[in-house]
Amino acid sequence: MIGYRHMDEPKKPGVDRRSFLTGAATGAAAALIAQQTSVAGAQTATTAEPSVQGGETAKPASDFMVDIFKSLDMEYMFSMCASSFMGIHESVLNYAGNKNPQSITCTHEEISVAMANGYAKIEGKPVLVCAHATVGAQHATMALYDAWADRVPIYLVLGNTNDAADRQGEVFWLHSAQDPCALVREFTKWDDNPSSLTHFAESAVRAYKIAMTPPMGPVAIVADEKLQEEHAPADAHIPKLNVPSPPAADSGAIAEIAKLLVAAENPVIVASRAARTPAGLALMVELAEALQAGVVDSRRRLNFPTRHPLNGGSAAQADVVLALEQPDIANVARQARQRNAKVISVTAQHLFQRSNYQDFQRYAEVDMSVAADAEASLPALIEEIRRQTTPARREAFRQRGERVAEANARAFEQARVDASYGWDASPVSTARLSMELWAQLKTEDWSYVTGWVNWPLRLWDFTQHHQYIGRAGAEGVGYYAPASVGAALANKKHGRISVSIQPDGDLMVAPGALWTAAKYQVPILIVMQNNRAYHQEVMWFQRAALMRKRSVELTQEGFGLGNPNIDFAKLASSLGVGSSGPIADPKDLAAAIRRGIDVVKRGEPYLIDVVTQPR
Ligand SMILES: Cc1ncc(C[n+]2csc(CCOP(=O)(O)OP(=O)(O)O)c2C)c(N)n1
Repeated sequence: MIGYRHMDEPKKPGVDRRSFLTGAATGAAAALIAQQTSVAGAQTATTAEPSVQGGETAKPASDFMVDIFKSLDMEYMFSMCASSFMGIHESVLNYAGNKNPQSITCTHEEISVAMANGYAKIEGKPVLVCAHATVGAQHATMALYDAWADRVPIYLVLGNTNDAADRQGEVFWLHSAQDPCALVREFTKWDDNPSSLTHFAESAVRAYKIAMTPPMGPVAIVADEKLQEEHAPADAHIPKLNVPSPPAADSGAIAEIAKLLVAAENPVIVASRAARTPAGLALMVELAEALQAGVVDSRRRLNFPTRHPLNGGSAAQADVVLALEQPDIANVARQARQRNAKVISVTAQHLFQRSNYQDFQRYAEVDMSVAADAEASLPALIEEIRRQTTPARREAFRQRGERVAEANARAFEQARVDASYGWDASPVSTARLSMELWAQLKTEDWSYVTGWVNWPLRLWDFTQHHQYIGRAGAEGVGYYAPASVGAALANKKHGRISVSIQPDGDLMVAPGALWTAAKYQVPILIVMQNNRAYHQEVMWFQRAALMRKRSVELTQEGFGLGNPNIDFAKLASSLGVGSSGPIADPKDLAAAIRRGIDVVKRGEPYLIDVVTQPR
């Protein structure tokens, strides 16, 4: 039988956690330790045949759990270590030889989850995150909420001691919950607390499947500590993963959308998370070109190449708006109403929503609402648009495309002019910082893994999906530093240079991410946007004070990060990351960036502290 041992049942041959804790091993445990020690030493753990004991094997259940994670192609395990998932962690190291998944030490669970977020946005799939059920889950929550709001698949395993009779002392009680996933249930897609190994296997595969089905999102499953220590039966079965094909718009909806778009004089496409994959980006280009319509990219992902002639436009100028995976559809609809435009919304968001957290935003009054994944709907839509386009419409499209391209070229020129203001200013303007970076990055294989400075998106030439991963889904401060390290770790095997423009307030939430970057030689160039303030909130403070006709002078109280100034170069080097700065004179930037890129090309992280204008 696989599952819990009843209190009155004789104990099965297995590993007794208490004996590990006291240093004394039972006979079975001693044999297992001996077996594992030799296996680990030979680095042939996965090929070792465990001995059979009474229909079961000496293979700990956590080895089987790791086999499941392997079947799900988990490349890494991000975690802050904790006894409640020690079985899994030990199996990762000694059974799997610390490969697929490789254990990556994180210094905060918020870092583990935010790193997994950045990783998933580059790789298009989740990575394993393990955490203590109570205290670990509590630390993980904000990063999970960011992922939830951003439709990012996160795979969280929470260690817990389910059986009260097995909690050895106060700390085990403090670190156990009756329902560990309750804390995160409002911002996860699915969770479970399996009570047998068979149950765990099914739930582990099911969790992956649910996380990856659009709308994607975080999932959590409990790995009961005692379950990890059972023995896996010889015939333990790993269910085959099958991720459903994403829901595409039906043929009737496709025909209707195409009809509206083909007939429109000035259709505009608005997209936020439409391109989930590189193929999605290519499809967006096909769609825009088929219609010769402008694309407004709200950029929760890279949905459109930034220098494509059709990149740009406004829903306020349109007569038909096609909104693709746009979270704030109501806002788009409000703009569109200025010219009585028809609004079509295609999003998988309609297929899964929760009540408490309000990320669904205002109710949108649209003319056509299609509950489907945008990317999956694009091939049929493009084909239907082409089918319905007559030669006369094609000529009208061509002329429209020229007008859109001219307007977009003017907007690009304006952005270049805007960027030149304060070019030589000290502290450094964020435009100058962005363009000094671009000057040296443009000949490299690069990926802009974070930052809310807008200049790169206005002026750099983004052509590939991995070159931009959007922002923090729920705008939680503390996301950028770890998410960029996770994305850069994913980029590493592709040989890409990851670069972030890192806000100072954000880095101070989870600076430990730098140590993880150093420890695992994550090639990332971190350029500080060190404005020595929580500037977003400074602006809110100034607005409030001005509206009340009171002083705006108190901005350092509660909003400033100066006095004392934080020395980010020293902070980075103390955590093992090479660094330079603080740089306040823009003339010093180019040389520092060159040095930084050289270090990153050697496969290491590097931080440049740049003292900047507020934004
Ligand atoms: C967890 C969390 N706490 C507080 C806020 C409110 N908040 C929004 S922006 C911001 C300032 C962020 O400062 P920094 O990262 O330095 O960027 P800057 O605004 O200076 O460009 C704060 C505190 C938030 N969004 N998330």
